[in-house]
Amino acid sequence: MNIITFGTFDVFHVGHIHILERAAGLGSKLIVGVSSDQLNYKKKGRTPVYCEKDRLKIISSLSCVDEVFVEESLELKAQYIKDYEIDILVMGDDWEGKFDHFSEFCQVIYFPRTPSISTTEIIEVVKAIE
Ligand code: C2G
Repeated sequence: MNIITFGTFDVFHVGHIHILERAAGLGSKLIVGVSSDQLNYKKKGRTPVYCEKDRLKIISSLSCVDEVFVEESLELKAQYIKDYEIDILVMGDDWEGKFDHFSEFCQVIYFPRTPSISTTEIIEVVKAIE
């Protein structure tokens, strides 16, 4: 079974590892689409703290991840799902319902987000340190 998930994974934290490990547990191969810096700017209106190259390096170093690629556009998901012969698409439940239309190509599963941690909060905490 091939599993795919997508994300920016900026300022890598335990919430990211939880979803990646849970996704990997569903099949034999986990493929991760890491948002390009440009796509992240479009989605969130800011440049990631860690650049695309470093975010890819971090994700590809994880033992639960088999393959990574740069997600260049949100509109290409159907193509990635077909190209990588994906059986299951996994996302956190902040995306609940948003990817249901891909169920014509593969199973779509949303896992609950890890509570009380996010890249945005970490940035705020670090900024507040004097
Ligand atoms: N996540 C989580 N728990 C957290 C924080 C994040 O489970 N506390 C999950 C998110 O739900 C997502 C993944 O970790 O499935 C990556 O999170 P982000 O880097 O914030 O991903 P995002 O920028 O939302 O990109 O095409 C979809 C996008 O590329 C998703």
